[in-house]
Amino acid sequence: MSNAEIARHLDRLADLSEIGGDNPFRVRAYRNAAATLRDLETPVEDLVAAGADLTQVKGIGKEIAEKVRTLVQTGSMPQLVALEQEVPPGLLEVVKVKGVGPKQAATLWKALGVTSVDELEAAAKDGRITSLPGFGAKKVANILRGIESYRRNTGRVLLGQVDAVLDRLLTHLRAVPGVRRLEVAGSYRRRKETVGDIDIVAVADDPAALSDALTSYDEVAAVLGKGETKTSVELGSGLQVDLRVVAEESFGGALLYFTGSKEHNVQLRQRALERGWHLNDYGLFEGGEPGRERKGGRLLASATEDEIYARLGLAFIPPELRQGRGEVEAAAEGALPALIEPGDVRGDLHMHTTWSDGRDSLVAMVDACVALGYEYMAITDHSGSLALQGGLDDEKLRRQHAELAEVMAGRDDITVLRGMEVDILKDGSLDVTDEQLANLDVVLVSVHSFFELPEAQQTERVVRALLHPRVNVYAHPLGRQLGQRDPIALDLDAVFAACRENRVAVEHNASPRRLDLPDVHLRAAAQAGLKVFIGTDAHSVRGLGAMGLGVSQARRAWLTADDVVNTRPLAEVLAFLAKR
Ligand code: DGT
Ligand code: CA
Ligand code: CA
Ligand code: ZN
Repeated sequence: MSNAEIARHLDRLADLSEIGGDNPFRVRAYRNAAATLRDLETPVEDLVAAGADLTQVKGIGKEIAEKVRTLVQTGSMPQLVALEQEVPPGLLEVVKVKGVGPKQAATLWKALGVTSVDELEAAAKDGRITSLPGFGAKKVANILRGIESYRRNTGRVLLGQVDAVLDRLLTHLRAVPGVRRLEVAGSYRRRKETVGDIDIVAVADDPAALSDALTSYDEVAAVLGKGETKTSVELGSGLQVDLRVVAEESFGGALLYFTGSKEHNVQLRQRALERGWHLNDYGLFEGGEPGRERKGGRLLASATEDEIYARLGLAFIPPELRQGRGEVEAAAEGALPALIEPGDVRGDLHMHTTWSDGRDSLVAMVDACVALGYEYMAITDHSGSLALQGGLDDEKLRRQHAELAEVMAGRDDITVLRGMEVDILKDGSLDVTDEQLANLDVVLVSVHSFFELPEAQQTERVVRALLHPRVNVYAHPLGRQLGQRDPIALDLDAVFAACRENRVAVEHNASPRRLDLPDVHLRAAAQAGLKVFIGTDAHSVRGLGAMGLGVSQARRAWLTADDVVNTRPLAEVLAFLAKR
């Protein structure tokens, strides 16, 4: 059982306990333990097998250590099984609806028998909910909107979360004897911000053995189908995996087809048709009837994607660009951009430490950035008004800078810029003192409150902040959290104009929950001539690993290394940050 799987059990325990009305401290302890174990490098399985004392892991007490040990040894957690009898698991979906917290879900369940999102909707629509204390008409309208958004997002998993579970599965499958090729296609390969399911294309000498390896994988919750060429399973996390085994000579055709997107495929097929050919998941053919029939006509290309693109008169199109947004035309004209690569990044200028709401110390973050090979970095803890996040007042910032000086004394393995993520207040003024500004090398600004302002007011607020003479970067511009919080209403043209006028870069926030600016807007920002910073917004050492995810979104936005400031050497970054 992987650490991610153990963490999922603890999170489920936390969620069900919370709805069941358990002590909030215990609920929080479960959640913290889940986060810790998810981050832990060493497999907990190994620790348990070695008889190690799990309470040595920070944040794991005796009670949780015992639960985890039982889970690893027996495959289940008795307390969780008992809770699942007591609290209907459908309520775990109900609390995913925006506007419904665990306490309210419990009320709805006990008073009205609501145990699913469908029942919640029915109760909201027929007026039963408004009979409950604390559920007014406004609240109900809110819940109905929440249900709509829940349905839009449901069934999709964050790309960053998939990364965490997929590597282990791929390693398992590639180890099967006789597997010649095994690649992930679909939205995952295109690095779409959320994925509906995982599509794997493989070539294997013994397809049955590969299929068995998938269905017997320890994290499989259900086998959805098992045939000669296609096997589908559902993992414990709810993620569906489709495996297709194809002949070696048609691997390129299959990989191209199942990578998509549908829009991209349609354009390629159109191009084939214009030449009197046809393209399907077996490859590119001349003659025969166009359509789904197999191997009609003479084979032109099929073993590799390169070959197929070349035969169509196209440069190879990187999967991130396969969205049907002009990439086929650009490939025909030899005008594809030289996309930014992960290795281009020289530093990360957005991260938090234990000085505000981060989980790792300043020195741990510095060491981790050195280990990543960065030339420079910035520590950007929150400003004062975010008391919840432990924002920095003048005194705290001074102490942080003193600690930084101490940490860096006698070492020159990285340059650490003194930064801050400054909160934009409701009226667009900045939550920062002159003393703080005087002592900062880089100033990020961002919205953390009043997400619901109407567009005109929200835009005015943000633009005012961006025109402040000391601002360098507008961080997580739309404030969205995938599946959790909608983007703020903002006139991006006006925001981009303000950025340009005051030499402010926009951030692409690489945190797996945010990926903000979204790719389409990021592309527009670069086209508007803005500079981009990719920042991880890491709240732990592990969070720094999100840089690759951010780069993949930048690639989806057609960005080159030149568009991104933190691919430049330090001197150029400093020149950009030094305002007039
Ligand atoms: P997802 O899973 O919803 O995140 O998105 P995809 O793009 O992975 O879609 P999926 O899993 O339904 O199918 C994988 C690829 O297979 C898709 O990107 C293109 C190709 N494909 C599947 N069905 C069709 C189809 O009906 N027409 C065309 N042209 N391509 C298809
Ligand atoms: Ca898919
Ligand atoms: Ca699929
Ligand atoms: Zn923030």
